[in-house]
Amino acid sequence: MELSCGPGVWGHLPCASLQDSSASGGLRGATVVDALDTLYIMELEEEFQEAKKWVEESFDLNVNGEASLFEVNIRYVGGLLAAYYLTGEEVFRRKALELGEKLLPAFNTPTGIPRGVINLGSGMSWSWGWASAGSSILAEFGTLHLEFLHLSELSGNPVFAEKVMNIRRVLNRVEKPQGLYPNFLSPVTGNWVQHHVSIGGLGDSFYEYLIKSWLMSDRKDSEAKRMYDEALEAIEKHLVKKSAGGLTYIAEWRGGILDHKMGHLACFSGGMIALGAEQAAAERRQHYMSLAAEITHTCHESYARSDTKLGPEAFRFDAGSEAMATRLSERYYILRPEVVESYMYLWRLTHEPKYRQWGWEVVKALEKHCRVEAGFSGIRDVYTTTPSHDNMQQSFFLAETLKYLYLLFSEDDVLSLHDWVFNTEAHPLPVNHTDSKGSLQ
Ligand code: DMJ
Repeated sequence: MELSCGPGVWGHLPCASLQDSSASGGLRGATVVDALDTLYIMELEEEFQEAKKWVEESFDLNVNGEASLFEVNIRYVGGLLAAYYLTGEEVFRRKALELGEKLLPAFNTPTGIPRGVINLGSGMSWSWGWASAGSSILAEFGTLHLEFLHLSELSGNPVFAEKVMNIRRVLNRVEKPQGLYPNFLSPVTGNWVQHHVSIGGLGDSFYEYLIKSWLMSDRKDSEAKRMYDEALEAIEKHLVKKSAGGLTYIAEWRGGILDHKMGHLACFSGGMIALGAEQAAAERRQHYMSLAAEITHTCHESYARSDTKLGPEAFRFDAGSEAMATRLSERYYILRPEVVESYMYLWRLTHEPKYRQWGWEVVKALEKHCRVEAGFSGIRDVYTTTPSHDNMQQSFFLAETLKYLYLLFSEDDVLSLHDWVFNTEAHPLPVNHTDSKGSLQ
């Protein structure tokens, strides 16, 4: 895969994808595990049985190598948990727990903030070489909560929940500049290492997991709700801007200086803010729904302004440009889900037909520009219709992009937002509707 190296190039991983197994610690079958629940939900029975058989017979967890704690958690653990909850098949529960155990040594740091990389065989862990001064990444250690609570619930072992509750404690203790959460934190001192804030890569799913922790706990985890409310207020105050052409966007913040750029990754925030709006005080609800709709509109513009009708990796609002990539290195599209994810939430919460229309535009564009003989491929430049495929189908295409598109055109009771929360890889986890004390909070 020809991508330049550096943080946030895709997801949170530099220079690698799970397909080439350089971040999966030697775990194979990312696409199979990531796609299990999509196959099941779409009633592709034969394909689902084939995938299940592969998990039973060939999915080997005794591997050695450099694994991303975050990616293994959201794709593999999340995928297995969702497959278990949807089907009740024991094999998925067993594998999820076994894999979860293997992630625990990453938390052996002075603060309990896990390091980003772990060897699944030896349990040794370390920080990403590119991360500032041995730091851990907000979006990585902040995107474990949902899965880890379910691991404790299913195993009866509180250790998983304790690990993520400790992360909360550290985050609540440390001072937040202007109420914002920077992207890099030292697992040794528990202090921020740099004051770079982003709702896109490196920060994104931390915020998502706060509001979803509240929802998954059946609205009992009021600490998560408070953290989400305060974070969103600070983001709105310092990062949300309107362009000269009237487009609302969320800028990035580098020690107080704004970078007027929005990554494709940041486009999940329309959906998140809409989901959170439902939970807001009555007088704020409409305000947050409008903000969510405006951001989603901006992300749609980033698609509509390209020749392929697919959006670039990042788009800018400077030098006379609006919602378009201005750098060659930001023109690619790797089948990411965030824009259709927001369409799905906005559709479910408003039923405004435009969200289905916009989703259908994406379906057509994917068919036209990304379909290849063996599946779908990313493209190198969304501003040209001369195809230049990157020869890669990321596992999140089946896990997220196609699942969100499917849900956009399904009835609301297919994985109802009342009963399920989606982890950041779109794996549905059940809301804890029981009254049992202390569980899943
Ligand atoms: C996915 O793996 C997850 O949605 C993650 O939170 C961010 N990036 C990718 C898809 O773009």
